[in-house]
Amino acid sequence: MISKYVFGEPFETEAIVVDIEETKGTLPYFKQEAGAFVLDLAEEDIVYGLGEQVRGINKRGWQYVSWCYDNPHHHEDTRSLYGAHNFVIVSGSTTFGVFFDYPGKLTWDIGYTKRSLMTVTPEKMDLKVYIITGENEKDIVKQFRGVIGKSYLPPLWAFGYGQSRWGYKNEADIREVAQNYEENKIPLDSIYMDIDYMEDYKDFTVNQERFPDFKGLAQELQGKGVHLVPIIDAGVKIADGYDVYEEGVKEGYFCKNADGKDFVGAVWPGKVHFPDFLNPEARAWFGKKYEQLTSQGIDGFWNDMNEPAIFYTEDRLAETLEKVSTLTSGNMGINEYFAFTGMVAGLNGNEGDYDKFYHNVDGRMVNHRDVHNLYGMNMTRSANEALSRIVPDKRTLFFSRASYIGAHRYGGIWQGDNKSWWSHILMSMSQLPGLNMAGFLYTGPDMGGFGCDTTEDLMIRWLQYSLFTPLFRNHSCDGTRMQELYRFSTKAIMGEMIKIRYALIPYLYSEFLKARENDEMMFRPLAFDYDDDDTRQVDDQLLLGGEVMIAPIYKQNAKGRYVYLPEEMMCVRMRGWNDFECATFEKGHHYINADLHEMFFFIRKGCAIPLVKPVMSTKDIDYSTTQLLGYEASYVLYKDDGISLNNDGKLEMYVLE
Ligand code: MIG
Repeated sequence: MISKYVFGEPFETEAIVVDIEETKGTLPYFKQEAGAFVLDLAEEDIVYGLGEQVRGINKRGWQYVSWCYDNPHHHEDTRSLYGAHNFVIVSGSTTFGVFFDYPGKLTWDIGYTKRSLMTVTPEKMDLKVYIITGENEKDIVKQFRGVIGKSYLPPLWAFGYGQSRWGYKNEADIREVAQNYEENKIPLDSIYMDIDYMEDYKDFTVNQERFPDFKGLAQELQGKGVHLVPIIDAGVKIADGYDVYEEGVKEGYFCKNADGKDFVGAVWPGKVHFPDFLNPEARAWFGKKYEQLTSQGIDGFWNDMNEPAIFYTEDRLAETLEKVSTLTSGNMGINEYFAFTGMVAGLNGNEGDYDKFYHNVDGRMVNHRDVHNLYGMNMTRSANEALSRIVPDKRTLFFSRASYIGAHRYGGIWQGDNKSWWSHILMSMSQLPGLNMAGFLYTGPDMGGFGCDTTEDLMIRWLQYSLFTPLFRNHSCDGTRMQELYRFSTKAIMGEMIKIRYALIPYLYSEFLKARENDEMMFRPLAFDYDDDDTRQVDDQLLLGGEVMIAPIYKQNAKGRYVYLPEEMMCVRMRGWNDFECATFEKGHHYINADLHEMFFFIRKGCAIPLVKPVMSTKDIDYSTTQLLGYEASYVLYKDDGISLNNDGKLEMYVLE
């Protein structure tokens, strides 16, 4: 059962796509106190959800802030990441779900100030709150997903391996990557192009000197089963003669200052205007621009900087420079020194900048601050809606950095700028259930880590975890150690891990389709399926689909790990897709050994999964090579053609025995 409660005058976020009648009366479970919603937590209560956030699967014990934010240095004490996913399930003494549909800043104190309280505070009391009750956690999720709309369906090739790096500068760099993967016989389905492909960081342009035959390159690579996926940034460069800038100004499609002038921020292109993605006309206009690249053979995009990230604004820079001049004019004391460095660092991502601009919503000027968390979602929406019209016969890959619930209908998300840290393998994994609860099925981390220098062993262990996530992309930051797999002395081990991924793609894709079709989670905490006290403690293992449990190694130099089995399961330990052994283990705690070149996962009692012969690109997957792995059992395989935009009525189901 879903009940909707309305407070004040909420902004229509379009997160919920089904009409739900308002329930009058007081909100159940919570007390309303001084602009906040307060819930008593019993000692045994677990709080699941919040999507892309730091810390464990159980969110209890920290204060989180829903405020889409570009933070490339996030760690345990971070409060805001790129997405805002305001759906949680409180599970324990009573079990229910709650979605705070509020697009501004929302603070979640979950047992932080006081262990026994959860306090949720919207900046303004203009919101809708949905309470979802059901048989259990899975049922609550299914009901919630039923009202937020079906998850985005990516093309099958987006389940293949992708190589990315901030720093590929020209056709030769891209060809070199493709060639090295080919020579090393490591499968590859996509190469990502970061901001360097553009001309002066102008969206939808391609630098002609460095990419003299962009269309030819895209075609050549597609012939080998490799898709080029360019990045698009939210900010539009202010530059005379640039169509996107000139049209946007002329039509009034950019966000405005209070005085009606176009708001100016600075990001990679230098000074930019921000398209007003909350205005449907601006959305349609910007979306059509993607055609400039799809017409050259591009069929996938990643949308970046759409929180939106702002390095500085003209006004704040001027103010800061003035204050700095007073600080630097005399002999700088230590307090002045810290004031000075703080002010300069505070230019980037300054919250005050988001108060300074407005959106045109049906002719009404809406302050950005009040709708901040909707910006990224509507950028990806603009691309998706336009391309569904322009290229109606096939799926385009989209994933975004910023998101709100609802964005899951238009694209996937990647998990943002992580680091090459062991702890960030676990962080990625801990986010998966919360993201799936909120509808984000197509997701994954920057494998190997984005910031900092990766190491061979970290890369291998990261692959062993990531080979289960739908988005399977190795990405890293300019200036860090290069991490294309062929550069490592252990590339043979890494290549085997990629082949295991390709052997599993039919299974992963099938479970993805089921999760999408049935509004279910692909990745679940163990306690969503099993009900004992030990299970409720497990926060570094996940159930995958109906048959698998993953328990990756995420610690340096570990040659194994403890795993809890909530019932008997079969452990599959693999060195290669065709080099493995299986052993069953009883319910309970076990230490499972795995040297660096070995990965393992579990098949649930009485289940089997399909495994195919790996190929170099998903276009060559041959379902006729399918074998079943696991218990003596059948498996229901879902598939479709992997490319038609709409697979309604085209879903095929086979019973494999
Ligand atoms: O300010 O385009 O998260 O994946 O490589 C950094 C450069 C901008 C942030 C993205 C990252 C990308 C980088 N971008």
